[in-house]
Amino acid sequence: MSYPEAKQKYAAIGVDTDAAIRRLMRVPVSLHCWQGDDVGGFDTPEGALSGGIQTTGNYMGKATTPAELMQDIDQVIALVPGRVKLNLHASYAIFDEENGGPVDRDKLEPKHYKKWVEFCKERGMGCDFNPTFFGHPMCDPLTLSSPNEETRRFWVEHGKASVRISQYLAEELGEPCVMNIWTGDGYKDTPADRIGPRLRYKQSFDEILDEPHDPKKVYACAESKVFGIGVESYTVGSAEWCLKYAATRKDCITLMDNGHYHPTEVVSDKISAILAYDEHMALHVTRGVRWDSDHVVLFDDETKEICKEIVRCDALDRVFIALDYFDASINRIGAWVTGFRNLQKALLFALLQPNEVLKKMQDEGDFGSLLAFGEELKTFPFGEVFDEYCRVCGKPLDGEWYPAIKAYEKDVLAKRGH
Ligand code: RNT
Ligand code: ZN
Repeated sequence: MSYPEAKQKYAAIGVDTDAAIRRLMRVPVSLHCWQGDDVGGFDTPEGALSGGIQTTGNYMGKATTPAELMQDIDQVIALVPGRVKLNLHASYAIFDEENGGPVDRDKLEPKHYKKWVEFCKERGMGCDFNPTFFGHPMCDPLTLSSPNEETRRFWVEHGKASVRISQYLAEELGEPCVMNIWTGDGYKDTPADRIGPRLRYKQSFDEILDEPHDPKKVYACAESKVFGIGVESYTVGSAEWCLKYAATRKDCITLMDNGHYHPTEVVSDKISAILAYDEHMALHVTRGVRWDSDHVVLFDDETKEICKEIVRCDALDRVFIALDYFDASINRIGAWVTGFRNLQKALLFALLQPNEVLKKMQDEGDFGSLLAFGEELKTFPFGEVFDEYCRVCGKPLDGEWYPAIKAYEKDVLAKRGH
C-alpha cells in the first residue's frame, strides 16, 4: 500500500493524516543524555551508581568524554524523526581551564554548561535539566532528607545551583527548561521513622524552589518512585508525597515515570486526573521490567495508551514528554534510537485515532461498537503514515536506519577501545 492509499483509508474514518504529521513535528520530546554513558556523567571519577538505579551490561564503545557523548547524540538525532530537545543531568557539567576547572555539585554554575548551550544552539534545540542527587560521596545514603544537616545543606545548595542553571538554559535557548528533582532517598529495610525524612524532604524542596526563578521559564518537577534496588522498603519521595508537594506550590509540577508504580498501576490512567487540576505535568516514558524501571521504550500497549491520553486530553502543549531508560547490554545508540522512534510512533498512532467518534460511542453507551472499532483501528495502515512522517522529517524510514548503527559501531565505537 502507498501513502496516498493509506491516507484515503484514514480519511474515510475522518482522520487527516497530513495534519497529524504536521502536528507531531512541533512536539518536543526530551532526549535523555544518560543513555549514552550508562548514567555515568563527567563530574566524579567513575564509581558505582547509587540511589536505587543501575545499568547492566558492558557493550563496547560507551561515551567517556563530552566530545564522544555529543558525537553520539548527533548520531541519534540523524536517525530519529520529530523535534528533539536535550535532557541533561547536572553530572554532565563540562570543566575546563577556561571555566576554572572542577567544582563540587554545590558550587556548579551556568558556565559549566556553556558548551552544552552551544551544542543546543547549533542544533536549534531547547534543553531540560536535572540536579543529580546520586552517584556521589555526599549521599549518606540520603540526600535532601538526610538527618545530617551538613549533608542536607550540601544537596540543597546543589538544588539551588540547578535552579540557576535551568534559568540560564531557558534564557539562552528561548525554550522553557523542565527541571526535574528525583532522589533515591529511602531505606532498604523498614524504617523506625517515616515522617522525619519526609518533613526534611519538604523543607529541602522549599529551600530549593525559593531560589529566585521565573516559573514560566523553569518548570520544576517532583518525580516519585515506589522502590529501588537496595531501597526496597521505604521511599521518601513516594507518589503521595510528590502529588501533595506539587499541590502546595504554584512553581512545582508532577512528574510521573511509568516505571515507578506497582505492576498493575498505569500512568495512562493518571494523566487525566492530574490535568483535571493542573495546567502542566511531566512524564518520563520508560519500560519497567520486574525490578528495573528503565528498559528501552517499545511501541507497546501502555506507551500507546499514554500517548493517546495526551492527545485525547488535547494536552500536547501541557504535558512535557521526556524519555528515561538506560541499556548498556546492546549498542547504546541503537537503544536510544529505538526508544525515541517508538515514542514517535506512539504519538503518531494517537494522533491518527478518530477520537471524537470514539468518545461519542462512549457517551452514547455503545460500548460494543467502541470495542470492535478500537480493535479494528489497530490494523489500519499505520506503517505507511509513519514512513511518510519520516520522509517529511528527512529521516530514515523503518528498515533503513540500522545499517548506520552498524557502520558507526565499526567506524567510531570500536575504535574507542573499551
Ligand atoms: C530513577 C528515575 C530518574 C533517573 C534519571 C537518571 O529511577 O527514573 O529519573 O532515571 O534521573
Ligand atoms: Zn525517571
